[in-house]
Amino acid sequence: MEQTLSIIKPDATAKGVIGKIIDRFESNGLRVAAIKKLQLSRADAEAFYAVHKERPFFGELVDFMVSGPVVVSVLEGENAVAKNRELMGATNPKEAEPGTIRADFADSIDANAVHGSDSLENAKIEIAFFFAQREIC
Ligand code: IDP
Ligand code: MG
Repeated sequence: MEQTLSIIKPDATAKGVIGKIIDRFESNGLRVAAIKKLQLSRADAEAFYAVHKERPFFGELVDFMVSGPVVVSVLEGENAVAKNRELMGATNPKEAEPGTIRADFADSIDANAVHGSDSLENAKIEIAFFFAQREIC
């Protein structure tokens, strides 16, 4: 059993597809162990994406992530990290496999509907960034 962190990004919460995205997880063997909707502060977004701070798109990424509320969740299941990445599809929705969340709900490489941890090690760090142990069931 693994746990991974998912974020439904501001473009997807604005479109009203939170339920449709959560359904993709639940229909594919990922259980929602924790979930909340919140507005990230600029400091939150900069800290969460600190690994990307040297990338040319960092400023745009932070602007986008604070542009509206997000839904963060802990997903649990067998191979949850890789399974979530598979359900998400490629970073650029134009390159995402048909039937993936990004192919179906994302518009562009920056407004791409979802975040998912890229390794078990980062999943642990990202889960601890958003959730106290008692919030994870
Ligand atoms: P990932 O979300 O598929 O793991 P990363 O390379 O970790 O992709 O990038 C983090 C986020 O930064 C992406 O989800 C996307 O929102 C944004 N991003 C990545 N590449 C670009 C780009 O070339 N232009 C604008 N935003 C980008
Ligand atoms: Mg990433």
